[in-house]
Amino acid sequence: MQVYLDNNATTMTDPKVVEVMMPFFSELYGNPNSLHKFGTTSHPALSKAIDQVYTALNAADNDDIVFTSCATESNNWVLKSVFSDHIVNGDKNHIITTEVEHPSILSTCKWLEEEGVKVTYLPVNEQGVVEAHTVKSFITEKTALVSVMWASNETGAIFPIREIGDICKEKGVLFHSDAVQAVGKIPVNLQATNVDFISFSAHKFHGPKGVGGLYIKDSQPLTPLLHGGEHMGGRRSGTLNVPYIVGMGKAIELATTDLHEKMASISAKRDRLEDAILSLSDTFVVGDRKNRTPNTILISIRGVEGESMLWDLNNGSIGASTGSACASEDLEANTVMLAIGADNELAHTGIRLSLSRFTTDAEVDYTISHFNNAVERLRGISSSFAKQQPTEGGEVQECELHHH
Ligand code: C6P
Repeated sequence: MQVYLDNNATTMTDPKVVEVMMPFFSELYGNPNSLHKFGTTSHPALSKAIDQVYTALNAADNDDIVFTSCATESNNWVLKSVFSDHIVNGDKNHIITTEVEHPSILSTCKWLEEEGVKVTYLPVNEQGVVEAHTVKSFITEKTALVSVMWASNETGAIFPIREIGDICKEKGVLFHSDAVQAVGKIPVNLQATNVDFISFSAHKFHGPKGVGGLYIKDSQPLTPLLHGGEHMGGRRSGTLNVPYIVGMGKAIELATTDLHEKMASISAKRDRLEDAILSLSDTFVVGDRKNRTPNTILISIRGVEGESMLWDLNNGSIGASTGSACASEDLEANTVMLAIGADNELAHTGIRLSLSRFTTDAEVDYTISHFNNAVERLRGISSSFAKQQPTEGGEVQECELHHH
């Protein structure tokens, strides 16, 4: 059996999505900007994809949704354009974000700091979320933008986006949310939320890699990241990637249809897996499961290095990760676990398991039994774990996640 539990890194493209994409490679390959029928035949499919995305996110007709190559592009676009529109060409100098954003936000913020921008990186609480009142307390009249993720890729923790949006609106500050891990997993209702921009990426909800989007409330001005041939109303130039956009439309429709049923089914499997792992001694899960995306577990197993566990799981054909895929090669401690107050040793033991609607009960059973064996084996050879075991008459060392 092969079990893929790294759906926060990327997902399998749903075969139904591949099916709707296929004609746009070698049959309907015209450039949609061309005036001949080779170009214009793709227009109905493009319009349908746009409708599918608007419907899934409950965006309003006067909002703009621009297709990009991925969420990394969308995140860069918002930050760099707010910098040019409101900091270089305005009177603001401050951006607020969090310590636990994806590197596409954090690295861009580091670059903006070199350009003279003041950036505040807000800490998270022991549940792994930034509280709305914390955001409020850091907003000044110099704040141009607040950028807070909708849900964490590492822990699945859901951030109080509606409250933060209300605060930003009241204070007259632009609000962006990286919604990559929320779209297709939990309800994202843009007409019910005061958010100016959200970023998303199709391959996180069973669409193809290499296509994403940026939502822009009320079609407000934002300097383009890519200047060129005036595609997408001049917002984002470059020939439209028709098959991928069509695929993203289908994928978001499939992911968000009967979303609550899908959430219940995925979280039932996730909870079963989580309960089984938590029944092992000295294991911890980050964040309250009621406030997490239904598919995600960040688990910490005292005495078991994340990388060793990953290796063992991989030998059993189970694909998991130690955290975000782009940070998993550096063998550093999990930065989100450090941010929530885990000690350095515990922060090296994080394992992220992320399920999808394609995960089966049989796969969960297989993972549980493999997981138990792996923990037993690895603890057997772990010197740090052995040191913490009760000696005769002794107590097991207390190990909890502490908030710093
Ligand atoms: N996170 C993970 O393993 P792209 O690669 O541009 O489609 O998406 C980037 C991105 C942006 N924001 C969040 C919250 C994300 O989770 C990701 C992708 C993967 O967690 C790969 S590093």
